Amino acid sequence: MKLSVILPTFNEALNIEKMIASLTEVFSKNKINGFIVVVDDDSPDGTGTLVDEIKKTNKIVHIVHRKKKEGLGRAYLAGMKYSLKNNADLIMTMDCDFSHDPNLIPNFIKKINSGYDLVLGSRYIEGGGVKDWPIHRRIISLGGNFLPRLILGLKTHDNTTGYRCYKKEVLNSLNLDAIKSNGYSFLVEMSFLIQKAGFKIGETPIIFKDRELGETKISKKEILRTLKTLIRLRLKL
Ligand SMILES: Nc1nc2c(ncn2[C@@H]2O[C@H](COP(=O)(O)OP(=O)(O)OP(=O)(O)O)[C@@H](O)[C@H]2O)c(=O)[nH]1
Ligand SMILES: [Mg+2]
Repeated sequence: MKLSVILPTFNEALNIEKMIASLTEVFSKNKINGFIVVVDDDSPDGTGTLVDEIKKTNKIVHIVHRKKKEGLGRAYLAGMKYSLKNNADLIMTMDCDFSHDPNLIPNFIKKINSGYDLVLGSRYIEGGGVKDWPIHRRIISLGGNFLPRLILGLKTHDNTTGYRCYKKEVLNSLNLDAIKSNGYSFLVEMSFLIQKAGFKIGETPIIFKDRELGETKISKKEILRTLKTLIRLRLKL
């Protein structure tokens, strides 16, 4: 079993080295046969160049350089295609700012091995949660998760989580190029398409911790975009 971990990055120079070191340690401690795919959108802070350097001495590190910032969804897609081409059996995605704890990776693998096709790292099941979030962010996130359940009939509880593990069969079965949405709505669309295709989706609890280093990049437009995606997917049902 070969695992790939996709790390989309835009201006993560303050986090990337530590993140790669953490993942490398988690892999070796848990005897995981895997590789890391950084997908960098030509970060002005030089994240991509840093990874090119790290890659020279750490052979599990791969990078996909993209010419410009095209959003999280496009970055995930590029990382997924790269992972499939490089024979990954399980494809994970996670943020590069330590909001997602790399030490939880074995929990995702265990859950997949108990019979799931996609495992979501969930803040909204027992044992999950968020740390240090202001009330407005809690409300936006809760709304962003309640609405997809209501409008699209999603059964899972956290469909905007970027901490996920997909079996390759799931990604191979989707027409990745046809996925239109970007950002958080990309994540909702993936959950929707995968549930609709009849795959089994499980959840494992995570505690989401706010980033300590680097700047936030997710725009306010995101909320509106997610609502538009929900309506589009609902009408296409
Ligand atoms: N390649 C690529 N990566 C991105 C882009 N936007 C965000 N990212 C990365 O995607 C991950 C999640 O983005 P974040 O900025 O942490 O989003 P967030 O967690 O909602 O917000 P903050 O943590 O408050 O910044 C991080 O690793 C980012 O560096 C993008 O347009 N392209
Ligand atoms: Mg973040």
